[in-house]
Amino acid sequence: MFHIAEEDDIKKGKLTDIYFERTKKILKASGKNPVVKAEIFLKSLPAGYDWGILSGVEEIIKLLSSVNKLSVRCMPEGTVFKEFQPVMVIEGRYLDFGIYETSILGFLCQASGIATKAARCRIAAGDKQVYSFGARRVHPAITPMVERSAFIGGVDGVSTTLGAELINQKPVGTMPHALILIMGDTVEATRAFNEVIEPKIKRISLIDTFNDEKFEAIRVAESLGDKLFGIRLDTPSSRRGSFKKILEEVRWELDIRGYDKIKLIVSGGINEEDILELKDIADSFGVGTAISGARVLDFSMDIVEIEGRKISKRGKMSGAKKVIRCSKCFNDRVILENEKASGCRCGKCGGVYKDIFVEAVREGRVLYSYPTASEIRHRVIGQFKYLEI
Ligand code: PCP
Repeated sequence: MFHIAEEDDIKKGKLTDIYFERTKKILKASGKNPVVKAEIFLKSLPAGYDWGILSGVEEIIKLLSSVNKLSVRCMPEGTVFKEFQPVMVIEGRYLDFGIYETSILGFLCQASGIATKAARCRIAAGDKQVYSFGARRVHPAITPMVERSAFIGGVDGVSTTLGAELINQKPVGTMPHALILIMGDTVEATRAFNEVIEPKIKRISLIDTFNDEKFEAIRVAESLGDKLFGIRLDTPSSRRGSFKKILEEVRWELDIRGYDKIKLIVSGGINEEDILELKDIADSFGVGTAISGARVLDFSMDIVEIEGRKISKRGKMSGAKKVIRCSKCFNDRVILENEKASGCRCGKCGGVYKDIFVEAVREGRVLYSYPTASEIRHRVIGQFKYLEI
């Protein structure tokens, strides 16, 4: 019915680049199937980014868990990584997992791009809320992955029923322009929302459909009073001018009439820069395309050891590596996986380095703990104090 793959197709390696199938055929015919260590590492971040948030690890481990004798060490999902750092090392016979290179990278690149953008928006918003409203920008088959990654990255809520359910959250949303257009009036639509929708759902009126936001804001506030939780401005770019000025006017008119408790929610083309500009006047942000359509991050997978012999292609350092991170100042080092950690090289903090990789699979046995999305999100937010955008 839809142009999508089944889980089984992924497990059977059918979503791989054809040259990996040909490689498997050639190596089999040549009787070559060495034990290798393959490293997945970040080749580059988008301009202006200093870090990323890892997402997609869980699905890789589930995919590889059915491969016998494989071992995987990696940064757990939700770990901050930096440019040129390895995030995962896979050890096993090449013909057992080489076919999955395309899918492994696919799981990581898109999900980590989304989680990273979500984290940037979350950091920009400070103590204001950020919601992922971008399901409409992606193929519906992957919406759960998109919303899970946005949530892991730090957004406070997602908008689709299944996306929210799979991360054990309640979906968040306000009202679409369609409701207001059909009801014929913003106040009528908001009053109908208040009559029909269960009381625990916040009453947030979308006020940019017909008339000037300032006057619509006053109308809905005067009509619903303290039943109105907030108003959403999704002002089209053709009318936007200074979005901040519009918000300031709306805030002023509501406050001088005693509606200072009504929250201002903004959406429509919002990204972290807009959040930084609007966060002292807006109370929360609905971010769509910027997060769900975030640029994929540029991970690659390369063999770095063959039968214990360190080897790599040009432009890549040989030998399986890991990242050690100072528990005090977040300073990182990339060292060979069998090297020992030592005192932090920053020379100031007196901290010690800790290996940030975990042993996720040991010879086919899964050791990964599969934390919940909420637990991962909590860990991500705990790292924000070291991060800037
Ligand atoms: C969009 C919809 C989403 C917002 C804006 C995401 O408005 O409300 O919540 O926008 P973004 O992708 O640009 O960040 P419309 O497209 O006007 O849709 P609707 O009428 O359903 O609100």
